[in-house]
Amino acid sequence: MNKIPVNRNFVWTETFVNQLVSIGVKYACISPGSRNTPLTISFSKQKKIKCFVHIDERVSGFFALGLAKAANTPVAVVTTSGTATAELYPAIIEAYQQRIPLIICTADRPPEKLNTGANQTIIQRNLYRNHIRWFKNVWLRDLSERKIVSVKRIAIKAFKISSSQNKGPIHLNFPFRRPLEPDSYTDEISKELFDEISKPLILSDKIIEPDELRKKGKRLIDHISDKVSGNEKGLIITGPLVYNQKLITGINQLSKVTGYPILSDGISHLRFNNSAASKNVCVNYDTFLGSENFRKYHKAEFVLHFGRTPTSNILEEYLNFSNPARFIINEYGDLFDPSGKTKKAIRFNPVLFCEMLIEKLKANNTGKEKTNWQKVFEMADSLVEELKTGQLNKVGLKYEPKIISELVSSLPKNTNLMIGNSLPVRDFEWFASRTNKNIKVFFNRGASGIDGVTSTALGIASIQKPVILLTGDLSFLHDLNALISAKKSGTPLIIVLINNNGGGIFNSLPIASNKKVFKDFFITPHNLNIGKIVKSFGLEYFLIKSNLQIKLREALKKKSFVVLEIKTDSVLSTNFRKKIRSEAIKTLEKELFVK
Ligand SMILES: Cc1ncc(C[n+]2csc(CCOP(=O)(O)OP(=O)(O)O)c2C)c(N)n1
Repeated sequence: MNKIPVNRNFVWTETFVNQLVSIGVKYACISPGSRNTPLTISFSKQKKIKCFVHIDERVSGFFALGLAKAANTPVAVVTTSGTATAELYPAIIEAYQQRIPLIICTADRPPEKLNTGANQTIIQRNLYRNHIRWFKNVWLRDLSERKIVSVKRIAIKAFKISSSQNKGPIHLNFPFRRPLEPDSYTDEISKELFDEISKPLILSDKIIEPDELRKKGKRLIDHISDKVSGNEKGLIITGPLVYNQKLITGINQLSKVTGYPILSDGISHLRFNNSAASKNVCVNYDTFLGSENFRKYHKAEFVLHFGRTPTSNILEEYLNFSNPARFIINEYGDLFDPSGKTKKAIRFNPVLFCEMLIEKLKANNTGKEKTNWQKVFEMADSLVEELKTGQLNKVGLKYEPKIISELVSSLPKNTNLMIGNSLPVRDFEWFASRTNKNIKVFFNRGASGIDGVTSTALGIASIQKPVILLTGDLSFLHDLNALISAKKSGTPLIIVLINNNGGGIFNSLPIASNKKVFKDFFITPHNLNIGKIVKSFGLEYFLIKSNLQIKLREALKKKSFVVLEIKTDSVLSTNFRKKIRSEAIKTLEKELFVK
């Protein structure tokens, strides 16, 4: 019988990649190296997979994170062995915390090379053990049909876990023995076995029927609807999450039926959808919940919480103080209550949860006219909004909050917005007003690092258009290597860069008064010329002093990569925030409590 010469590593990687493609993997992010040759070649040959190449693995990891979040489908990430694998760790942590599907494929040296002083050899076995949903060392000990099928099964399991069963990143480690090139043959196999490589297993998936789910949820819904019926003083919190339209609609209807105001996080999408027309959506709670009287006289008794932990610390303080019955609902039962008061989250499909609760409440006839509770929240929100707008109209772009209001009012419909951590996300929470422009907001609030921000935005921009990134200068500098990928790929992305020459957020910390250490160890001014840096990568750059709106429109028309830098005054901005907050609280207390 005729035998076919093969390289064993390729039997393994071709089988694996063929299987991934057959179940729907469409993207791979690959970094250069030698040990990963079999994986790289197998992915790059696939017409149905779009490959992105990044020389820096940290960039690659975050790019894949952005891409996977925007596409909501697993993205494969390929690296060589050694420290290259560790460069992925920050992105893996973020993906773990946010449950973003990544299939991490690290090439490794064979086990006999471990602890021998062999080059580029580290212990990669379950390297990310605290932040990974599944790990598997992928071995092909012999070239039997059984072993080839087991590689296919691993690919299927990787896909299923990462995309749904326990959504998030999974790690497959491939120890490859030399030779690593496809035409350096190591074995001979039969035609039948050879054909197995390109024959994927059919994915058999047990789909849970909605009726089955409904049955499971009935007791829960009965229990909650009983509580809602007896509690006028309820709130709906929409924490950070990329909400789909069904969930947005469900939450809005739930708010109407229950009469509960929606406290919508700046990065929750509910502020920027058609739901925003409803006054039920509050956006200024971070200010009005700062009023002691408001807290005291308007304690929440019942909370339905969707999405992650809210950005607003004041909201958390208010909840601690009110001590309501808090129901945290999400697909995986992840807990988002740093106070530790809620012991367990509800593991249930949030869309179905809304649907079932609405049905039940309507059946119980609890839908009613606006309550006083609702009116107070609406009134407080409008009052702060008016005051805030008045103050913002008086200042220019030197004041960081002004950048938020100009940005939100200049965005075209259907924009994707990535918000960096530190002050951008805080200011966005405080100063982004409601709009119905259908703005989809992305963020890295899983671990809230200032790393990988530009790379994540580039990953989103590789499949969504247009994308605007709002980021601070230290975050931008932290991820400069992303500019290499931006230049190489030509991906259109507009970066609105708030440059306050260091970590402006620290100005609001008590340590700011310790002049001795504050500047050098906290603010860390860099005095770098951002324009020169960006241009040195061959990318476009503009310094913006006013009229952000015009520059933004021009940049959007060009459909290219551009950095719009705005130099701000961190101290002025800090004082401005304080002033707005204290004036708003004073006015609110006068209106609501001194009559
Ligand atoms: C990877 C990482 N390193 C350090 C920190 C701590 N940190 C939080 S905010 C911040 C400063 C960020 O400065 P910048 O991006 O310029 O934003 P600004 O605060 O000025 O708005 C730092 C260093 C972090 N969150 N993540």
